[in-house]
Amino acid sequence: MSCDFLDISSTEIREKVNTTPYEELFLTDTDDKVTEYIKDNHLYKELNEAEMITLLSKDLKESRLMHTLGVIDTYQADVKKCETAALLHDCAKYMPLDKMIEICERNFAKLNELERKSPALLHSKAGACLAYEKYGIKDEEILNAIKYHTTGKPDMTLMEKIIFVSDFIEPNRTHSDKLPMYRMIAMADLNLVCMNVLKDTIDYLNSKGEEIDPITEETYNYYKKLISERK
Ligand code: DGI
Ligand code: FE
Ligand code: FE
Repeated sequence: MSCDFLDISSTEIREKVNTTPYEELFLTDTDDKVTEYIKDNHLYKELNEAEMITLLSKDLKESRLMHTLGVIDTYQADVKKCETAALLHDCAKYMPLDKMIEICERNFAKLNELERKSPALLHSKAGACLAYEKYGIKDEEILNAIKYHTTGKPDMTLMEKIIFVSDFIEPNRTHSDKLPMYRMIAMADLNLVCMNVLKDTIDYLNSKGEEIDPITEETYNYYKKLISERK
């Protein structure tokens, strides 16, 4: 098969993809139509992580590969998993309360009395169930980040904290004058921002005469203790 507007066969394009030098592909003033076509159509295929590790295991000594994997682990939070959790965290936000209760019960999620009457609270637990059932998420850490994004929970993983805090401080939020400060501190001290987010939430709920869920209280006490003990 040949390309309509390029006088070149697919075999030749494939050959070109494999032989185009790195710098040449990114030259802006190239008049090579084939290189332009390859670039515009993303014909150069990126390997996935497993494929890269397979190749690296042949290019590196074992100790160097362990070091490389250690560098990945140092981030602790898997960026792709964080993105999935962030994308789905509010997926059940607009479910009617009876449907939230139904999906939770179908998935054996235990509910307390407050959750049974508060959609604002229950959408996170229902969201984890919906992410599992409808969006096919089977990763427990992603599901937990969704499940606890409203109340937090004591001793959150980095990813759970990232989702919990981001929900409060993301750039579209305008609900508090403290947000610019939290956004700055979050980069350096996520635990401190967790404690403050929980304090603000509890103050807000108290001002509205709303009941505090025991886990909200427990989480606040956990992070308050953590912060006070390290001083
Ligand atoms: O869903 P979002 O608006 O993005 O944010 P969110 O998931 O943090 O939900 C915020 C709502 O959750 C807000 O209306 C307060 C409510 N909430 C959080 N903790 C508690 C709570 N409501 C009650 N009654 N008790 C809690 O402990
Ligand atoms: Fe939410
Ligand atoms: Fe949210």
